[in-house]
Amino acid sequence: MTTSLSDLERIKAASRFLRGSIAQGLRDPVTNAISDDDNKLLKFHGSYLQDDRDLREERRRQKLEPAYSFMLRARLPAGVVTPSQWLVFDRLAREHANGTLRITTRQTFQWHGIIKHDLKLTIAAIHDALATTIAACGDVVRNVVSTANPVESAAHAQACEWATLLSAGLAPRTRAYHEIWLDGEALVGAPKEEEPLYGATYLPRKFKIGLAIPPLNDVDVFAQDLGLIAIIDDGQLQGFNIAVGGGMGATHGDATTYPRLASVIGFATPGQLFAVAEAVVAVQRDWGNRAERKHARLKYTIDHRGLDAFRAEVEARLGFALLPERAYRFDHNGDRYGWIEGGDGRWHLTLQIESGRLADVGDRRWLSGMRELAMAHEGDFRLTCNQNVIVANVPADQRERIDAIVAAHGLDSYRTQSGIRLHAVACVALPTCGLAMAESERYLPQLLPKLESLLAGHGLSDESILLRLSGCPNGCSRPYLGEIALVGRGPGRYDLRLGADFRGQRLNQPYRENVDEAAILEALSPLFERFARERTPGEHFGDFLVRTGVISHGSRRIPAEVVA
Ligand code: SRM
Ligand code: SF4
Repeated sequence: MTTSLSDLERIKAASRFLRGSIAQGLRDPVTNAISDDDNKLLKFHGSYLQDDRDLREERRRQKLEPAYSFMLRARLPAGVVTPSQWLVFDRLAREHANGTLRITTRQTFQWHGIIKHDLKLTIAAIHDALATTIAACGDVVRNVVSTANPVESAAHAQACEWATLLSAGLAPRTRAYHEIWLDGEALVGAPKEEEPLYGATYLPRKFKIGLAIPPLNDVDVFAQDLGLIAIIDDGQLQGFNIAVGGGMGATHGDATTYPRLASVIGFATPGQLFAVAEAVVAVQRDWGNRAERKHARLKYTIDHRGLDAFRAEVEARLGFALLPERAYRFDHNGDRYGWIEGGDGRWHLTLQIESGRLADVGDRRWLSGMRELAMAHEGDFRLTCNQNVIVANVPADQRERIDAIVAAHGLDSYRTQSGIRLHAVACVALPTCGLAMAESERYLPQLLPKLESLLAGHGLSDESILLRLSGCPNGCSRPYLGEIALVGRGPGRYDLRLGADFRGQRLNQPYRENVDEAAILEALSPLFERFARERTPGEHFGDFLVRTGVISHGSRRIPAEVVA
């Protein structure tokens, strides 16, 4: 086993709390890029240097530097966006990015294609809109996600507020962000510069927290490093089941990496929650693997040390034991489209945004439509982990007005779409993602009609089936939780995985490896036919495949090895 620290640990340690030479790199007019070391630190500020992969070959031939630009990600706890923030974000997309806003699978926005010159003013504008990009990426606690739908009750609202509290309480304390992006006063060397939770080298790897309120598992709570399952009894928030060690990322051909579902280790009251979250993060900070980044996520720490040892260490640091896990039941992990009435008489409208991409293309005027909604709407917006948006808190007498704007911009497609389309999630992949091996977001619109035609042939058009596409095994669309999933291997080639459940509680299994579209459709067609014929009432596709033995079994972790 490697014992020397990974290169990133050196970069973090030398960075003076995430400063590096980012500020100087931004001013360097010779290149549109920044140095590799600074790029690694820039992630902690919410941005990545990327290049347009469609243009890579051509520019190399012309001996030009790659077409560099920056991706920027906001930190929007629980995915809440006010109309005035929306208008700022929309303007930034049109004036400084590639004309699109991208809702991510962690209920926030990304902007793509920002040139170096514009990065600082874009971040400053986001800050002026009372939002931030700090810790949207990097080895820290990321944007804390939460059940998006605000409808049910005061206890639901209270549970969701925890996402915001945890996000703020676990954010880095460095002043580097203010200095670099907001022209804040330089504090380097001042005695008060410290990171009480993280220390100078932050966490071994990214750390994700998600909060779900049963029966809705729209955040995929078991895919989180720390999953919180809210328990509400008699309208009162009792507390949270604590689940640890979820994660999706894997590497093709490396059995020591694998997706894993989080394991529930107990229950905490609301009053205990913050301390529990802090203790879990602190144990991972101290126990996580800082030599091999591939094995640095909490899921590997837990499998390496053992779940009991991990829980014991968390409890030792807390000075109290977690309470026994409470009963809960999830129904599904998708979104609830259309209008839903909230407990307080306000209404909430969930719209479907394919792959989360808000753009104006042809007749589809989704970016403009959402802008008009933001100008008319008095409530707020909620982004969802399924890359959709909720127009939230609409007074009853405003519904007609909202519906008219929605219809005028083709945002009402949720009314007529097939079940599989309404439950499809695709990661960004090409052309911006440097790690993509195959298309994902751009492939979804080509694949869907073919799947829809197969399903229609068996009378399954309305069947809700979770479809997840990822351009590589890192799993940004949480593909290992898809009833049907494609995971990119190379151009036009994917692993076809089947058999997750509809509630985000069972991982799928490989069914065909490294196959093209024809082979994917050929594999699925007879399964759809059998499903239509042999399913039991209300049975979902993934459950059917497991019950009938097409997929041998579901598991919490793939494969069975424990990382040494
Ligand atoms: Fe992701 C890396 C996009 C959610 C696992 N992810 C990336 C990068 C930044 C590529 C890179 O490192 O150069 C991608 C940028 C693409 C682009 O051009 O925009 C990227 N990830 C995304 C988004 C935008 C996908 C989307 O279509 O919505 C999601 C942004 C979430 C956010 O707002 O914070 C996104 N990524 C996820 C998720 C889903 C989740 O968290 O619920 C996962 C799986 C869960 C997990 O973390 O285990 C995920 N992304 C990864 C990994 C694998 C991590 C691992 O443990 O192995 C990488 C690669 C890495 O970190 O080295 C990665
Ligand atoms: Fe990129 Fe892979 Fe994530 Fe898709 S799954 S956005 S291809 S890193």
